[in-house]
Amino acid sequence: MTNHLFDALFAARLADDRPFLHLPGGNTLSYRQFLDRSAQLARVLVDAGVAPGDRVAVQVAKSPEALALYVATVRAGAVFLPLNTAYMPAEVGYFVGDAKPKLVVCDSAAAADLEPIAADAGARLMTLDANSSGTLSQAADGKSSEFDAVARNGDDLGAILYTSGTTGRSKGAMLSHDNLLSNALTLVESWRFSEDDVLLHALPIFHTHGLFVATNVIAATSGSMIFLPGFKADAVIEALPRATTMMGVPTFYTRLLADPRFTRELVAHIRLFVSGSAPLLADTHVEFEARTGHRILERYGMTETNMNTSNPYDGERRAGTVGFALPGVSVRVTDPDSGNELPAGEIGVLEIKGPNVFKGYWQMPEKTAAEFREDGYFISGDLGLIDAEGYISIVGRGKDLIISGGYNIYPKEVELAIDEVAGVVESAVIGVPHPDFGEGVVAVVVRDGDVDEDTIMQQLAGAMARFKQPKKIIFVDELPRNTMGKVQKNILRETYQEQLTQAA
Ligand code: MCA
Ligand code: AMP
Repeated sequence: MTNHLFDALFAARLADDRPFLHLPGGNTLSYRQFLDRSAQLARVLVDAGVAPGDRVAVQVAKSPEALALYVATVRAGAVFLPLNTAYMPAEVGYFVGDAKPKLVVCDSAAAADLEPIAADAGARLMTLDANSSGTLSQAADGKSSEFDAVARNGDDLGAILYTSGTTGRSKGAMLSHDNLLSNALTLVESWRFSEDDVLLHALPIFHTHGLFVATNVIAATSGSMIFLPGFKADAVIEALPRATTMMGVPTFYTRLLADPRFTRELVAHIRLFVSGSAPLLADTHVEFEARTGHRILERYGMTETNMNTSNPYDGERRAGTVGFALPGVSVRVTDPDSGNELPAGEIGVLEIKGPNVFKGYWQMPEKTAAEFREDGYFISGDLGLIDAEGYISIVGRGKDLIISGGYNIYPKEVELAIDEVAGVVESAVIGVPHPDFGEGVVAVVVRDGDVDEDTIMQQLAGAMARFKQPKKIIFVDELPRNTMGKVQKNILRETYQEQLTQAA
């Protein structure tokens, strides 16, 4: 029996006493200990009725146990469905209702809110807290640490990750075992990972970046990770001297640069800093090199495609570009209207093809069909160009999307919620430069009464995750529109571009 992803990443490490996770406080979990726990958790899943192909929806704090649950789900042949811990119950309700998981795992503090949501979807609910206590852990204690991985082939699903939709409805990107494995192995080669690597892991584990890029690459090489609960500059600076590599979103790097303790000496023995999920300003790249002597390696990915491009490990890492298509991945630039391929240097939509590209959106065949060309290329919605030397640059987005601190926010979702507030006529949500998060959310609102910022913010508070909520609301008499009646967001972005530049 083979399990495509688990066998390649972990099967050879079942009795491996080398470290996998270095934890705050000095504890270490070996591969053997981690995999023993994932076997126990896999047994709990099977006992709870989770069958091959069933979804396991998970909204829990980052912890070794949470990571073991990812591996346990894959091992049990099921589909891991991680959810941002910032999501409110109403948001989780949509995902659970759509994906119909067999099991929902959440923090015990959220259990009362999520119990009815799980019940409506026919799912069982178990809890897992940040300190690894909860009903899931209790059920796992005492279970056998041996578990025969359930057979899964490369095309079977290993995970569904939801990405927000431009019309407000999120879409579940179906990722197969081979989507995940092929990309991990490509990155190991491209970025020269080896068993000697110690990766500083401060990313969340509910997104591709922290879950698959970081974890799968390390597991594929028998390396280890300094596993921090999140990004806090003090903890990262304390840990950096023990790491050989770090992966982060641009906000990690700008926060480090803002700290005088972040010096050339501190990172003298690091071999690689990787950045992605949002554009890294060329200025940050230059300042980082001046401070540390390291050139950050910027790469480009998407939830639907894993990683697509990367600056070279050995060649020139060019600031403001995302490098070349990864081996085995094809990237082309097309005219957004005709779909015709454009020559080098011309700006169009980036399209991607390769073993990394997902299997489609969960139960949305029409949306899936609309985002693929007939010859199999996925239409990313990112605008970019490929220069004469093959370097790819992202110059904008065809999709109305804000990326704030590496989190995606679809303006439509926020606009719909604001428009529901009594006294609001209409709204336009835009992303403007933010010194910490790269982009920050601003809402431009037309009102017909005396509704104020506080009232709007209070109504949004229960409805959506904090990171999606506007950092500022601006009231105007009317929104600028073109002759077709479409709101001209480019004019709004220009007018209000300095609204958040003083934000901390
Ligand atoms: C926190 N807040 C945010 C964000 N994070 N607001 C906007 N954007 C954000 N990203 C809010 C908090 O709710 C809080 O609100 C206030 O900002 C300050 O929070 P703070 O404590 O400073 O935030 P933090 O805990 O330090 O988090 C910032 C962070 C985090 C470390 C940058 O957002 C993060 O880890 N981002 C990484 C996301 C990521 O991994 N993205 C990859 C997905 P208040 O104080 O008002 O309550 S993309 C992907 O996977 C693709 C495939 C790819 O290419 O990689
Ligand atoms: P997500 O849907 O969260 O996976 O976000 C994917 C999007 O993040 C892409 O479509 C890009 O718009 C953006 N992105 C990822 N990496 C980069 C990068 N290095 N530079 C610019 N944008 C990026």
